[in-house]
Amino acid sequence: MSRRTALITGITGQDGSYLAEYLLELGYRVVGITRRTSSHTGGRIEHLGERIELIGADLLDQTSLLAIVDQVQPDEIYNLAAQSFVPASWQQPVLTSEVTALGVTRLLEAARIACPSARVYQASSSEMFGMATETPQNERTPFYPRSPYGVSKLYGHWIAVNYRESYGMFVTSGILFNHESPRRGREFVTRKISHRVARIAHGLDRELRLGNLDARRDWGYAPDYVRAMHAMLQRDHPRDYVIATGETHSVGEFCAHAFAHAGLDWREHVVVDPAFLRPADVELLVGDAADARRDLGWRPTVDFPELVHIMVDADLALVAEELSRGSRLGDPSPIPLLP
Ligand code: NAP
Ligand code: F7E
Repeated sequence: MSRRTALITGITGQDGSYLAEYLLELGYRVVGITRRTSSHTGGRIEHLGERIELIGADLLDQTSLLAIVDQVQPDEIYNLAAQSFVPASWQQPVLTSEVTALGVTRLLEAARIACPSARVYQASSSEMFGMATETPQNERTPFYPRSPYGVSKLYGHWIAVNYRESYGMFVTSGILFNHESPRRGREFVTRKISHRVARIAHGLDRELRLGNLDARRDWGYAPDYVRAMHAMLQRDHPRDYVIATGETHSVGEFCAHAFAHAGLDWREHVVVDPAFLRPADVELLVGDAADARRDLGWRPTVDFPELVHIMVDADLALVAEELSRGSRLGDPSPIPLLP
């Protein structure tokens, strides 16, 4: 069988970088879409070097997407690109809809016109459940998004269903619950905590300012979740799957574990700051991935305490390394770095 080709949007993001690694291990030719920026955004994929190919395009630009799909003729397309930070979706609701919602249609149109046989994965989100009407949430749970991000993801989800049903294309969505790693952007709560714990442990900071400590999430480990994306595209028939651990923990619990792992008491450092509260929050998410377990044989390999430890250990090492280089110490900005 000839080498299969995967096209990944969002390859410079957390999931894109792990998915690229995983597909390379499986023997794929991996082509990634990167958008034009004035500074380097490839920190998470630098180590992959020339093993992957990068081509410039943007989910906002139909012509570039069409040209790439036509040129690459991928067997599989993974649409991971998005404006993915929920708070930013209130600040930039129109941009969020353009990228996270309409961007899906642009990519599906490119596939429909230039390579209709390609199998397409759409990155749907547990944020579509929002103010969930039942617990735990599965593929049959009604959606009730609570942010412009959640609404945009719901549009992307339904347009994917519609391309599948209207054109008979192999389009599938993974409804993924939160998944984290040392490559998570520093603005997301888990990484914000693990990175600040590391800075406090090294004596660089004293305080961690957070918003809603009672919000509960089903947190898994990102490398586990990219395996599920690939598995969904190997099925005989396309359908959507929930991917989750089935456990839920509060932001406060994440803090308690993370600080304790570094020998610290979180109550001495965490300050609740209303600036980090959202206009509307999602209070409780927990997924039921029974269908994925049954059909895909998918299971998470990392549990909650282990996830927290992996992230804190990686950030302790990162800050120690920065200290030894004497660089960037005054800069806790969310620049992604490889663990
Ligand atoms: P991420 O780290 O924020 O990465 C987002 C990626 O999208 C980056 O590569 C970014 O490129 C790219 N991007 C943004 N705007 C773009 C545009 N206009 N054109 C082309 N590329 C653009 O997100 P992630 O955590 O890896 O998540 C991957 C996908 O899964 C996203 O769609 C997210 O919404 C969804 N999701 C994530 C989770 C989770 O817990 N992580 C759960 C459910 C669903 P730059 O590097 O240039 O910014
Ligand atoms: O917030 C609370 C906050 O920003 C989690 C994205 O990948 O997962 C992610 O969305 C919870 C929320 O992730 C702070 O109010 C408290 O209840 O880490 P987060 P998210 O909003 O769940 C879903 C599945 C996606 O699809 C998204 O793309 O933590 N929280 N204090 C805080 N959150 C942040 N960011 N910062 C705080 O200071």
